[in-house]
Amino acid sequence: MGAAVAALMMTTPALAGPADDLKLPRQKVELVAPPFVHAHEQATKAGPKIVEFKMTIREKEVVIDPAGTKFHAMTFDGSMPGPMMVLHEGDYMELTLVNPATNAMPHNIDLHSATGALGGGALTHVNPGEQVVLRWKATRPGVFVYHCAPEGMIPWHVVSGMHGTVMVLPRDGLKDAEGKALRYDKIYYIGENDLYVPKDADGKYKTYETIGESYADTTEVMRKLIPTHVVFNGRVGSLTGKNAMTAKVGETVMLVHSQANRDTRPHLIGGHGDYVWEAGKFNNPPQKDLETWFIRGGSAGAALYTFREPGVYAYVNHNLIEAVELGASAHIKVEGKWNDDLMKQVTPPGPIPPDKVGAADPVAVTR
Ligand SMILES: [Cu+2]
Repeated sequence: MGAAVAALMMTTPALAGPADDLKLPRQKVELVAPPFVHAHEQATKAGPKIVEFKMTIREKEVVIDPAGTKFHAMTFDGSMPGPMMVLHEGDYMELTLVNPATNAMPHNIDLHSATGALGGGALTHVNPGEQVVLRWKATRPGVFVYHCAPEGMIPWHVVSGMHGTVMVLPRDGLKDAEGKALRYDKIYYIGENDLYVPKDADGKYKTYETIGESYADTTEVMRKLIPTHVVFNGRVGSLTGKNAMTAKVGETVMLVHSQANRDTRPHLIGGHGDYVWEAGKFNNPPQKDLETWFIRGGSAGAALYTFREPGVYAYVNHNLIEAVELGASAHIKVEGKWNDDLMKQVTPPGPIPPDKVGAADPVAVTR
């Protein structure tokens, strides 16, 4: 077979250049860090194209909570999660993955949206100082996790921050169960990470000179399956207070949520999921009016919500211990006019009127 391929190459030199085998228009996309998503069309009339992305793997020490706990993160393009990459069904992604010489570890990428070769993991193994270019065709619409998967260290790289999301949109855009077009005014990407930070004998978080030195202790904590932190976008508070996401009353917001290692259950306190692709795959009709949705570890889901009341909404993992104690909380600050019809405080809190105490209490009356 090698000889046959060689003969073919000699007689048809036009096929020899790997970059030229697809005669399609190309588009280069500059990635942005989550919760933001690079500009994109929600539907397109254009034909398939090759969309070029470049991600540089960054190993770096980061702070993951208000107490200043330090953590050796491994990241796609410097952020936890890595950036969302958007294309349309039928497009090709051409991804350049760079592992700078300043890094210590080998890395690769397994794209759940891609078909074959361990999602590309088998073809993208890069040592420090190397880069690789992978092309794959987007044949299934939906939101999909990508993550690092180097042999022998897969879970460690994933829980050190190495996952992100690809969104493959249907060429004619999103639809509800009846085929009616759905659109969003804004999109946010929330990536959730469970982190396992070793502690010393006094219960204080340990720090390490290098990422390699943290490996043995971290693996020991990982194997107990009890995370020390469960965070959105890399650290406790990354999306709360002044870092809150924003929206306006009447705006439809798409919330994409991923978890590469562990189950989670997003909930918007005071709001809903108007349309939710819980498993994240757009060929399935979205569910309606959900209160909480389930994201399986190793997947991404998407929810559309049109805000109807102003205020600060908390967006949480509704394991409330993980949300409140471990960090999995975000805020969405919504501006606009309050609608009394949907909710009104009829009487503000005040003392119980004295003449009614006891008399109005059936338990007290029957006793
Ligand atoms: Cu890696």
